[in-house]
Amino acid sequence: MRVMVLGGDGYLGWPTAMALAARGDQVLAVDNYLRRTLCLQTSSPPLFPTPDLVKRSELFQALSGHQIQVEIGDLRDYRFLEGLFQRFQPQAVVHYAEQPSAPYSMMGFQEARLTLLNNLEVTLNVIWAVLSLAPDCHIIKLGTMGEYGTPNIDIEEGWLTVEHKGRKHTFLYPRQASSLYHTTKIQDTDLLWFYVRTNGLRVTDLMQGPAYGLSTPETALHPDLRPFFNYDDIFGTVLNRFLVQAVAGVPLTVFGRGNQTRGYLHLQDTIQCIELALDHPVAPGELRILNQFTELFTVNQLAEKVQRVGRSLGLKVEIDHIENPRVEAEEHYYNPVHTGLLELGLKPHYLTDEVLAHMLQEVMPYRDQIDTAKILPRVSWR
Ligand code: USQ
Repeated sequence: MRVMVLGGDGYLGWPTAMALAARGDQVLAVDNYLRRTLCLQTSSPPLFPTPDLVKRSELFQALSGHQIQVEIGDLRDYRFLEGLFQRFQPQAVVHYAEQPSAPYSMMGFQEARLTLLNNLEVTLNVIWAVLSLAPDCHIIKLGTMGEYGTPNIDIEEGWLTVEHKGRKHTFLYPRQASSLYHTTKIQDTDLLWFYVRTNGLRVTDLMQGPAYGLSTPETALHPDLRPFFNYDDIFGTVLNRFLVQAVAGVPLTVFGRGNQTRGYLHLQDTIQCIELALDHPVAPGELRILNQFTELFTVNQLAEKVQRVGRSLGLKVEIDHIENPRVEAEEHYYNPVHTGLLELGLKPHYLTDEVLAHMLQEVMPYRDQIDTAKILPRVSWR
């Protein structure tokens, strides 16, 4: 299949591009290095240096024989995207090309504006490129579980049937996010749903929880093929941060009471979900929403696991409850349905002690390079 991976330089995009190329898809990875630029601007270094997309695709081809075409450019520029569609004629587009950090989106007006404009403009451009140049193309869009927030009722897989005054109708499940970043994902879903209803687009919108992990089968070929891995307070996700904190010997930063529950998944399962979505395309005029995670944990449970496994490896791991910089529920009901991807064939990689120990061992060689000044939160929601 000819697949465009938008945001192909990112934590999820690069391993996805490699996995698809390795299974025989024709892959075009596109990126404008926004994540790298914002990491430089906010002084948020990755754990290890990551060669640029062109160098990584050359290395991957030399080691595996699989080609990943690369285009560097800004998808907010519609003419650029149009040219890519005309030349590559994609059958599917995997859309990761967004500013992905909740804390970044809450830093101030400029950061909020960049997040909103970038995320919505790229989504609108992708929709229009598909409608105009490849109407049969399947859009696979990375959304987030954070779109739903933490309502006091079960979270369904995308939709909710409401009975009101004796009549029934099915709507998008109510969404209320707790950051501007997550709010842009809600707006993406609304845009996609509008064009699905009106113009018959084919869309899979994946509501993903926080991902963790440093490696996939393809990264085993060479350390320079690992994804761009953040552990700082702005771009690092919670479990990846805890791994690095444990290795650095700084207390794990549990925000507030730590009973915030989320659905987590390994990087390898993100890729599996993308492959399943690609292999089971939806019909024209269908918006399929899948809740993409494998296990629920509270932040406290994650911290306790990292502490226990870290100690078994001889690390000195303490847990700190620090003031929560975010506005979010610290105790809440959380029961999201997540059967759609399992029904498509997802085989989860669970967070076992062995998996945790392996990830800690992968971080250990970089202990001396960890910048511990980048651990405590620099951004407050208030
Ligand atoms: N948290 C801590 N301590 C930390 C960092 C985070 O207690 O040091 C807590 C947060 O307060 C939150 C939970 O851990 O309750 C998850 O935070 P996170 O930073 O791992 O995840 P989040 O900001 O929600 O965003 C990440 C990705 C985003 C994706 C989202 C999925 O950056 O791109 O959409 O996970 S979800 O969380 O389900 O919305």
